[in-house]
Amino acid sequence: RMIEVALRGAWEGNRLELHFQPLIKLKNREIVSFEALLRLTTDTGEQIPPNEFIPIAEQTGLIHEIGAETIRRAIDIAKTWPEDLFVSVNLSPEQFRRHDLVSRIDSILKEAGFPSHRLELEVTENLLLRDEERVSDQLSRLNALGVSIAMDDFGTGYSSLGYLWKYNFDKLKVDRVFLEGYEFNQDKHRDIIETIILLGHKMGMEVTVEGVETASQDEMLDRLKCDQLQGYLFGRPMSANDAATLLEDGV
Ligand code: G
Ligand code: G
Ligand code: MN
Ligand code: NA
Repeated sequence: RMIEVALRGAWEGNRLELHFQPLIKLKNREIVSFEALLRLTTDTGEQIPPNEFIPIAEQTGLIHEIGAETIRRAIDIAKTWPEDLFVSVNLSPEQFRRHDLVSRIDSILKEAGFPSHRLELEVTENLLLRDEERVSDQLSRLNALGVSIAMDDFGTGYSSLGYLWKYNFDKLKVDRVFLEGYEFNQDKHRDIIETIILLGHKMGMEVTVEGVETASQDEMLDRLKCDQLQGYLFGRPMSANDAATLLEDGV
C-alpha cells in the first residue's frame, strides 16, 4: 500500500529517479552504454529497491506509465551523451501485455528524434514463459523498429536454450551469479562463462558479462573475449550528472 502511494505521482516529486550504470567495451575499455535503473525514495526518505516496487507497479498496472516515462527520460539523458553511445532500459514482462507497447515505444523515439539503434531493451526469460504468439510478434516488431533486444540475467531462468532457438536476440547478458565466488573456484567459473560466450557468439549475439567486481575477474574475462563488461569495478549505478562526469573523465 505504502509503496503504491509512493509510486503515484512519484516522478513529479522526484521520488522516482533514474540512475545509470556504465557498460564497458572489452576491446578498448571505453563506455559504450549506460543501463538505466529506477530508484524510489518515499516521502520519509526511505529507499525502496526495485525488487520491491517493480512487482507492485506490475500488480497495480502503474508499470505501463512508469515504463513509458522511464524510456522517455532515459532517452532524454542519452541525447546529451556522445552519439556513439546507446542506452539500455529494462522492460517488465507485464508491459508486453499491452498491445500498444511497440507503437508507444515508436512514438517516444519519434517525438524525441532519437535513433532507434541507440536504444536497447532488456527482457528476461520470464517474458517467454507463457510462450505467447503476441510476445513473439512484439519482439519482431521491436526488431523491425531497429531497437536492439538483450536477454538479461541469462542462465538463471528456465529452458533458456529453447528461447534462444526460437527468438532473435541481439545480445546476451550473462547473469552475475556466474561470477559470484569466482576467487574460490576459478576454473569452474571460467569454463561455464567461456561456454556461454561461445554459445552467444555462435548464434550471432553480442555478450555482456554482468557483475564484474574484481581485477582478477576482469583479467579472466579479458582473455575470454566477451563484448562488454558491467559491474561495480567499472561503476555503480549513478546519477545522470555523475554519468556525465564519468564520460568526461573516463573510467
Ligand atoms: O537497480 P538494481 O540494481 O537494484 O535492480 C534490481 C532489479 O530491478 C533488476 O532486475 C533490474 O532489472 C530491475 N529494474 C531496475 N530498473 C528497472 C526498470 O526501469 N524497469 C524494470 N522493469 N525493471 C527494473
Ligand atoms: O537484473 P538486472 O541485471 O537488470 O539487475 C541489475 C542489478 O545488478 C542492479 O541491482 C545493479 O545495482 C546490480 N549490479 C550491477 N553491477 C553489480 C555488481 O558488480 N555486483 C553486484 N552485486 N550487483 C551489481
Ligand atoms: Mn538489466
Ligand atoms: Na542485467
